[in-house]
Amino acid sequence: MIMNIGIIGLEKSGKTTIYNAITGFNVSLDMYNETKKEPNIALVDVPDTRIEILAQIYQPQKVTYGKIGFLDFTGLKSSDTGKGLFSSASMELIKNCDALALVLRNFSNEILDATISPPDPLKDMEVIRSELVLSDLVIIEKRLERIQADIRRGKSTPVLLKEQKLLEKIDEVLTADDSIHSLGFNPEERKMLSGFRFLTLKPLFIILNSDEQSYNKNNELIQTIEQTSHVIEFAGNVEMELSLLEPEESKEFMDHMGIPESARQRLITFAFDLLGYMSFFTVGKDEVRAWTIKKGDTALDAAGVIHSDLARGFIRAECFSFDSLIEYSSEEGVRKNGKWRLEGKEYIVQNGDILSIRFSV
Ligand SMILES: Nc1nc2c(ncn2[C@@H]2O[C@H](COP(=O)(O)OP(=O)(O)O)[C@@H](O)[C@H]2O)c(=O)[nH]1
Ligand SMILES: [Mg+2]
Repeated sequence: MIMNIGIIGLEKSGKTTIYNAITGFNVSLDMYNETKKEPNIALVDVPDTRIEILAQIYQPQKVTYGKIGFLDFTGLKSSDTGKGLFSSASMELIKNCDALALVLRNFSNEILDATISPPDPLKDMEVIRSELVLSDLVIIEKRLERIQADIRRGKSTPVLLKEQKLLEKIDEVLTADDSIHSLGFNPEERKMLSGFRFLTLKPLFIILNSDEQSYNKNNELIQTIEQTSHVIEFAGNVEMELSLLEPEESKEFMDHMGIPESARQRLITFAFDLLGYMSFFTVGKDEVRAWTIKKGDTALDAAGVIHSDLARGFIRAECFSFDSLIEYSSEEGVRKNGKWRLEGKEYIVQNGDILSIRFSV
């Protein structure tokens, strides 16, 4: 199970530029003619210095970082907004993303300013937001019509009536342009809604794509965005160029620009915090590997991330933490100090746990 983050936004907001900066790829930006309909998709290593330390300790044949997926979509033309379309092919993929990163253009460009408009990130944010709301409203209204038809035909059930009530409530909130999150669904409701994959229910954060002159100086704008959303600022163009340089070379530029870490590092750290993702490890002579799970996931969930067989035949998880390994220098030290444990299915995995699943199938 790999988390996928969909990079969305209006055309020419810098999505592909940022995608390149994060992935280190060099996908053509194709300024004037964007005909490609499928998204660019990349699996990116999750930077984690703990993996390097584990590799030194275990000297494995193979080292595997955690992975996170990024999808770069063809942008929505401003002239197309309000019609409830992202293009239905893109929409299917966007719906499957675990989170959305919305890129806002905060740079001027002679051609873009003339052909589209001067940059207006707050307006663009509203435009895309409305687009997400509209997409959900279309789904809700279709479903409500079907429910009403079923009820008319005498097929009413308590569950159906509950669903109707819930969807009507969401419809009302979305139509009033309020956040769907304000409704605070209970587990039963969440289950009822999961099949719809509503876009407005997805975690969303803003990537403010600023030109290099204003980068780091947009405090007021960022504060305004922060009233409704989490936001991270990038100087897309520069960061894309930096991602193509050797680390030592890029360091100097980054210091000069006041960019603390690479775009990949910053975006992934930001997304992990925001989305509640974390890593656990498996270690051995053959492979040291990081895996991504969510805070609150159990040992059984973790086993399932490694392989469905491990979840099916789960017996126990052998477990110790990365920190105790460092503290006591070796697995033997960890055991001697009573920090090596056997955990059951329900154990809540902690960030940095080193797991070995006992199983039988
Ligand atoms: N000045 C400046 N130009 C940018 C920046 N990011 C992207 N661009 C330019 O804006 C144009 C559109 O970028 P692109 O990444 O293709 O946008 P997309 O349509 O959202 O994928 C390209 O010419 C980029 O070079 C930026 O941060 N600063
Ligand atoms: Mg693009």
